[in-house]
Amino acid sequence: MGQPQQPEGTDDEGAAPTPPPLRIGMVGYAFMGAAHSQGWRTVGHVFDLPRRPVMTAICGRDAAAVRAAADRHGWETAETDWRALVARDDIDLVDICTPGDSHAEIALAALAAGKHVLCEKPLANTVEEAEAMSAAADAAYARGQLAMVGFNYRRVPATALARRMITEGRLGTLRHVRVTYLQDWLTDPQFPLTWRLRKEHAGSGALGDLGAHIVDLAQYLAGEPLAGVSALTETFVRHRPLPGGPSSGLTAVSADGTGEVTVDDAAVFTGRFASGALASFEATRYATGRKNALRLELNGERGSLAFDLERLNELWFHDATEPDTHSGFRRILVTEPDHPYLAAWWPPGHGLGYEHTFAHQARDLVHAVAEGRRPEPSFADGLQVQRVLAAVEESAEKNSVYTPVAA
Ligand code: SOE
Repeated sequence: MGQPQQPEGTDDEGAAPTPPPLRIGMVGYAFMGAAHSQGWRTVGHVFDLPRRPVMTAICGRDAAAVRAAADRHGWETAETDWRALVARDDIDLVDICTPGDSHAEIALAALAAGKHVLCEKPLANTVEEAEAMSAAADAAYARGQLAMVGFNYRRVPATALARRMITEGRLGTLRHVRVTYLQDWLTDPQFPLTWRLRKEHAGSGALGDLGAHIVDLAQYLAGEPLAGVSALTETFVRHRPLPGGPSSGLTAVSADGTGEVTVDDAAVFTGRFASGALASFEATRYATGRKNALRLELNGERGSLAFDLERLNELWFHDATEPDTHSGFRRILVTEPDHPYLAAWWPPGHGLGYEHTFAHQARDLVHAVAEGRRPEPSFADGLQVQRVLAAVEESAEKNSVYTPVAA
């Protein structure tokens, strides 16, 4: 006789039931792989979850490097072929953290294999790929599978609070959405030609990398899609040293020879919402001194909100319904238990950071899976962002002519 059988989902006598596992397989182990790993590793220790994330397997092409990444980040096993990972029957959800040129192929295969999918942004390198992914996600949803895009900045408590305040009407009719995403890691002309600077791998440059984030955030906060854009893009340094040895997108050493940069270094564009609100955007890797400055300001009839990712525990609010004598922007320290995500973390005033957005992303996806609810941002949302990026590129090619975003 063996041991008495434990009913599924329960622990020893008297203990709370253990939620069923959600077995994760991740593809990619560079910066985003590390960030998503941090999210999966942490989420179950902080939030009460209806499913228990298990870090089952991580995948990368270099056997020694992926084994080291598995050990460092806490994955149980390592694979060197993403097709083998997708085929495993002990994986429920595939998390894609690779460069954009493999998102579509892996996501389509994972959905076809019956997995849920989380895909890093931008969803794809082209509108056509994103359309195929969105259609596959719709078909998979009918079979009970979910697909989400990793626009993690929706999960900063301050931006989530901004969304809540906007839906509560604190800004009234929206007039302006002003968003910039400024970095400076590319200012050195000797920085090598990594995959992020090559169109065939990255799709576009600052536009797809940083612009995708701010387009998503602007539309999420405004609660509507952009109707059209007018854009300028520029590649300031057109040739760079080839990378030598191991390189990731943001770090590399040079080898002999140079190659052509085939993506934009910066994109500046304006946009119009159907409601009549105007938007402006700037995405650049050349803003000396700005490391990760995603800044936004929204002005509405009844008030304004402002946020800076480099001070991500703060949200600034101006209530224009107050008398001018004592109104003005005031700082909300977004660390209260009633603020989004924060009841599970630290006492008021003990702030969060960049990495927490990935735990929040994992939390929201686990809930969506357990409830069979379509997660946001969906692949359809990712496709819509891709259409905005395409309209920006088209407008820039035509000397900034106003270009409608395809519906
Ligand atoms: C590099 O520009 C990068 O890592 C982006 O790819 C991320 O999406 C952003 O969150 C931080 O900067």
